[in-house]
Amino acid sequence: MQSALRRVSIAACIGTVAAVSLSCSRTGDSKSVLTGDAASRVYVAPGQHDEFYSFLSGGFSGQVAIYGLPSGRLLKVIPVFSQNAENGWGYNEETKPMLQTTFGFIPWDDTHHTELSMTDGTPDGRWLFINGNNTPRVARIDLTRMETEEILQIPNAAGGHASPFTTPDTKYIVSATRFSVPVPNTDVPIESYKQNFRGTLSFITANEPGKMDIAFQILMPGYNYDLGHAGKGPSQGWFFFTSYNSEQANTKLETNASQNDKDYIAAVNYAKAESCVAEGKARTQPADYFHNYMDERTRSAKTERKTSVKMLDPKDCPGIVYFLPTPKSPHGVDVDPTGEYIVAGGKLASVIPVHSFSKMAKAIDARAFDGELSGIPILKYDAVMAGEVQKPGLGPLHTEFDGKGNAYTSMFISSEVVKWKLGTWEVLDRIPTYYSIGHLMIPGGDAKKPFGKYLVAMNKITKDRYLPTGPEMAQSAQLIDISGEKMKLLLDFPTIGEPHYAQALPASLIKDRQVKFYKLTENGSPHVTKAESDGGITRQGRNVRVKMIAIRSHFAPDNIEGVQVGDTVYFHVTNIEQDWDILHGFAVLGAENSELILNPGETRTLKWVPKTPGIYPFYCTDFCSALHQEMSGYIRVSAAGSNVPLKANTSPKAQQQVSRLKNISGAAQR
Ligand code: K7E
Ligand code: CUA
Repeated sequence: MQSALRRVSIAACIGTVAAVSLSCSRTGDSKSVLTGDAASRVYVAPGQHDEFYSFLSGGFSGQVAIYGLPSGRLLKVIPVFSQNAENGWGYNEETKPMLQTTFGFIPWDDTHHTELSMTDGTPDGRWLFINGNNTPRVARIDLTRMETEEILQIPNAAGGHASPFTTPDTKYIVSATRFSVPVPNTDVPIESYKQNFRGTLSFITANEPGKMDIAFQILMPGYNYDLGHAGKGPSQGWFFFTSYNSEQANTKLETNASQNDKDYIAAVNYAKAESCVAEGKARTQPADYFHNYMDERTRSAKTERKTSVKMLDPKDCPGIVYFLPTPKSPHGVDVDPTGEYIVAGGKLASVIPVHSFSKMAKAIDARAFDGELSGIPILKYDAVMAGEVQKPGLGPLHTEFDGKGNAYTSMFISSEVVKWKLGTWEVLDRIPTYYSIGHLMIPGGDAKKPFGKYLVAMNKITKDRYLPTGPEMAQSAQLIDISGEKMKLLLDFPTIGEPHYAQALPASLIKDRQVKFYKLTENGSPHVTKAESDGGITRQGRNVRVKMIAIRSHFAPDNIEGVQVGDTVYFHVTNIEQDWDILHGFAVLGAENSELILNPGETRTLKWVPKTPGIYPFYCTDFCSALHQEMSGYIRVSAAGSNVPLKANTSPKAQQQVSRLKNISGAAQR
């Protein structure tokens, strides 16, 4: 969000703006809007499970956080674009390649929108997608293991904000550039914005894991593309993107990009774009971008570098893009469950404008145009307008739906959620949020059949909602009951980073499909150690590889010698447990790296460059058993050129265990 809006909002909440004093006067007084049964509505008894999984983007943390609803309990952080020391993501050798880009290894990004995969316009529980906003990328998370499985970089883009919204069949996810830049990017005067800067809309094939790729890009005028949503039902085959800065300002956007009364929603007929690409109407143009994915067999990331994209200019394929004039610097664009209404969040507009898909189709047939821009016809506002929600509040951003004919819009400036009726456009209810709501989310609220029941408001400013924690407070989400006529506030819960968008689905759709451990027999890592007796140490020049196992409660080998200063040591550790949630960790003194955390059955590698001779302990970082503190070992580092031989011993305890196991299995055989 723009900082200007943020300032306005705070000013509003100090009580100077009459129009918003209603919501802000309740600041800090949420008891008055809590009903007596709120506590029981969100109470999930110890040992009981939540009804919904919700996936909140982690904003500037670069990750995704899973919360149970209605409890608001944090269940897990899934690392995506940022290194995560908690489990070694992006630190260990197997996952580092996931963060490779043409700019090099990038340890961070800014995630904005989670998006569930869909079948027939309904979340199907296969994958979750999320965008990287700063270095444009999209990621796929597998929902049976809650791990990032794939990352694709987006070329010819600068800011992957309108992303990764999916088509109803998950054939494509999209990414539109927030910042227009020269395409391909090159050194030009910034002042030459109008001549040289272009936008791109990317359609990314998404329905096969490990195979994400840019199907095609559409070359657009140099505006800022902000958000998107796919059509559904009658509008399936179309995609809608908001844009702002139709002024094409390149400085002081705060004012210069807020001049025009209307900007545009770009309506893209991607079904038609597909045919044009098939007919060879797209140019194949050089491009440089990475595709990173986890190899299923080795559970190590692979990277490939791609060298071209298919670029489609709307001039070469008339009818693929139309502009819908939309007041005023619109932000969100949301399509209702029937696929007929396209709701814009005109963040500076005084109304919520709603376009009609059927009117749009008629207007296109009747050529009801108001000129064109770069070969893209502008449809007449009145010809496509379904209606406007009058006096909704201030600063409409995002809209979700309950599937019962109602829409819910977040109002950033007046800090509230406004419920209104599709078709009559009348405001039905409003509820304050604390404070300055951005996105809101209803489970399935952007799908054909919303699951409804709850609404989560994700707020930008927290202030006094929790015990103060210095200048920096966690962001704050609020759970609102939408099952009745009136909205009811149920719960506040703090969140990781700044969640922008979120998605949720009934737990029953995925909870029984969760992977509990990786099968050791299927571990195809080139560095796996499947049994204690297979561990050891090898040297190739200055590279030393230690292969070891971790099992309750020892490493094997656990006494290692023969390493020299100047060596690069790779600890390849395999957790040979075959039981749910039995993890081990691995850390070594002075490592300039995080620990490893090993899922059962998994091999992970820590790279270590010792700098001085001495004895270095290593230990398990995850309290795995009563003898966890005993789960440790030593590695000896000698001076460069020393003649200490390579040696890797198992501990007496490990050896005892091995012989005991052998006796047991021997006894069983007899
Ligand atoms: Cu409105 Cu990045 Cu979707 Cu934040 S965006 S609020
Ligand atoms: Cu293994 Cu603690």
